[in-house]
Amino acid sequence: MAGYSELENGVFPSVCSLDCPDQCGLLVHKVNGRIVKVEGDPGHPVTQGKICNKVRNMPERLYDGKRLQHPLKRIGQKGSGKFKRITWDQAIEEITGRWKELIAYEGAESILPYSFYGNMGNLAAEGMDRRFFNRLGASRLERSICNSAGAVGYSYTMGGSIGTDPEETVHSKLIILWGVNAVSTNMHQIVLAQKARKNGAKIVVIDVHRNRTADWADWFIPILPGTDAALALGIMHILFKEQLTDEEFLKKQTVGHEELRDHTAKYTPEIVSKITGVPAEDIYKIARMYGTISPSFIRIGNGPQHHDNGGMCIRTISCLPALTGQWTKKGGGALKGNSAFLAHNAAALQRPDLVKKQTRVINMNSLGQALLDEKQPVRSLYVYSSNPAVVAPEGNKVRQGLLREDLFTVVHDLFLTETAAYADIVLPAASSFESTDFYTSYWHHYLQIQQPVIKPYGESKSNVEVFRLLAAGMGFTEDCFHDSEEDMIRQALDHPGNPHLKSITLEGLLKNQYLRAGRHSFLPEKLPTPSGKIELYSKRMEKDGHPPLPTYTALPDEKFPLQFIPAPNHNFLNSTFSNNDKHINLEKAPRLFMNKKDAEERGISHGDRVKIWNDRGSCELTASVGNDILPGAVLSMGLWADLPGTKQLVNSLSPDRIADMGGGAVFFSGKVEAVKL
Ligand SMILES: Nc1nc2c(c(=O)[nH]1)N[C@H]1C(S)=C(S)[C@@H](COP(=O)(O)OP(=O)(O)OC[C@H]3O[C@@H](n4cnc5c(=O)[nH]c(N)nc54)[C@H](O)[C@@H]3O)O[C@H]1N2
Ligand SMILES: Nc1nc2c(c(=O)[nH]1)N[C@H]1C(S)=C(S)[C@@H](COP(=O)(O)OP(=O)(O)OC[C@H]3O[C@@H](n4cnc5c(=O)[nH]c(N)nc54)[C@H](O)[C@@H]3O)O[C@H]1N2
Ligand code: SF4
Ligand SMILES: [Mo]
Repeated sequence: MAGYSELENGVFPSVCSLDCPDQCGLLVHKVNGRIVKVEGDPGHPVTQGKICNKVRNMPERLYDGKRLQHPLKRIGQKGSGKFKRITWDQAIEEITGRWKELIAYEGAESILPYSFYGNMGNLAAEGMDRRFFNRLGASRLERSICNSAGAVGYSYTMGGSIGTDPEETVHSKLIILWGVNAVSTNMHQIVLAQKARKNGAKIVVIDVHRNRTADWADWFIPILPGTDAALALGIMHILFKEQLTDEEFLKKQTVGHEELRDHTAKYTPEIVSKITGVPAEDIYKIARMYGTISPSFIRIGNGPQHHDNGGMCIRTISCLPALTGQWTKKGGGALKGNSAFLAHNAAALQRPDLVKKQTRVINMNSLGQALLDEKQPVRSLYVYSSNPAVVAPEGNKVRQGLLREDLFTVVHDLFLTETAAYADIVLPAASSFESTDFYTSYWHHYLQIQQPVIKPYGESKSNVEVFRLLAAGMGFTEDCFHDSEEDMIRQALDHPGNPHLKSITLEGLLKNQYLRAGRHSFLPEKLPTPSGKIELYSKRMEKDGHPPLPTYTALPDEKFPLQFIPAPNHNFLNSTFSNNDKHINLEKAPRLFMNKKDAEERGISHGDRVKIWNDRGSCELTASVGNDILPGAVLSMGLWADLPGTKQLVNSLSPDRIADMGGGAVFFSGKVEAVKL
């Protein structure tokens, strides 16, 4: 499929490839073979022509002088970032030669792939790469850095990543944005909520930080980090006590409402107020609003689940809509993620059958530990579509691991990222506009297609192409390594397991650009839980070693005084764009939000340079003092590039403990002390 790349000029439909729920439809303008403008596609049913500023500035990134054009080989010290240009043949031979040696002497398990969703294309993120590493017999990576604790927690209640259709939320009369900074991270949910607001809906934000979303809302409820489960239980307590529950729905559609009613008796507003920092009268107010306004919709964000108790937190919040029977109302319910509606044939795409022996699994949140483990060492690391030197917790451990002389590291990226600076071989990646792929949103219900708009930049190659070359270099003869992108898309879309995909084909996507996965009605006859109902009491949780009822557990205490939340920011996407001047200028500088009280106690004024530290590391930021956060917590925004001369690696402070569920990350559960510099 030549795509549009053969044409010199025109406006071509595309899709945003970034790890963002909105997955916008785009129109890409091309003049003389170069992308000159990226705008929203007004025809896209959900995103309707609006896109964020980050991606409007995408041409700057595509043609940034720093973009990689050729494969590179390290010539300087590890981590010095000194490289020389080599050819693709040399690069593939170096990599496969080294891997053949490792396999002969230490076994393929000494090789570890590390990737995430820098490009959400299903072929780029979980296609030929998975086939390759399955066949190789490499160690397996548990990709749990993002939403896995919350996804597992939500599934205990609802059975899978299924929630309210966001398009229906225009009908909601109460919208609770719970730990989601949607103005920055899910802008079209805001557009929909604004429409609902015009029809009289109230918008409530529950967050640890008065962020852009809290500023925009009708009511902001500030809460102490990691205490949301207690707030949800306090709301349930009042709903039961004041008979604001939908008894008929509870009887018909749920399991365990009697047990839950008894269980929530102890979560009185007074007790919950002490735990959460939310005044008791506000707990009454939000519970009564939730109990009387319908339809009500809760958009559950990623923030509350990046904690040690994150899985249980989301499990608990996700019980709320059942109490008031919201799942039967158009625009009612909750949404954590909707990926199950668009599930494709992952087995056909990834070929787990190529695994000959079940190899060890390494949790990506423990990358630093894995690289420093001497008993079962990782000898080679292959990083693609991710920047672990910046985004992984315990950043100093990760960097110490990457510095190991005996670790053979390959990084495939568009830029010489902080991680790539530690590599032995660097490979240039083609952008999503230079590749063929299909995209499935984890928020709305549309599949989209990307055909190449421009030719690959310099000698860059897509993930699929590189893994084809690596497979050939390793001498793999299976047919699946010769599959074209079109073959792979057809295989993935052929998925009898998901009735919503029934009518969706490659041809349909090529013709229409976006297609909706079959309409669904909530509640389905039978939910994918063991009982087929909403499980307020879950035997499955009991079996898995969790309390069967929603429960609040305090975060583990670290000896430092301030809870530290290193959150994402508006103009970067994780660490993507943190190396692009335009985006950096918009963000100005990394800031530390702190309460006046905590600042005064430490002699810190607004605008001061401060250092925060703990046993894991330290970081320097500019203080933003005020009432944007409760006393006892501090918050930074953005995964900033850790440039020479700066000390702004926020993840040097975040713990690499594993959350209660799903192997999740606990970025927001660390503690620090702060001092004026
Ligand atoms: N502009 C922009 N957009 C993005 C991203 C980005 O980096 N920048 N990242 C993308 C990715 S990968 C993801 S996963 C999503 C994430 O986007 P969101 O779902 O919005 O999640 P976060 O931004 O991580 O955190 C949301 C909020 O949770 C708050 N928070 C932290 N701890 C707690 C807590 O214990 N309780 C409560 N109630 N709130 C808490 C933080 O203050 C923050 O405002 O956004 C995607 N979109
Ligand atoms: N402190 C803190 N840390 C966090 C978070 C937080 O909220 N706070 N959020 C966490 C979350 S939710 C997530 S999802 C992770 C995200 O972490 P990452 O997945 O590492 O995300 P990015 O930093 O955006 O890095 C993606 C990289 O992929 C590259 N890339 C893009 N397209 C392609 C391609 O087609 N091929 C190849 N080979 N490379 C490509 C980009 O250039 C970029 O360098 O970060 C986590 N880390
Ligand atoms: S980053 Fe998100 S909001 Fe921005 S264009 Fe991409 S999908 Fe849309
Ligand atoms: Mo994420």
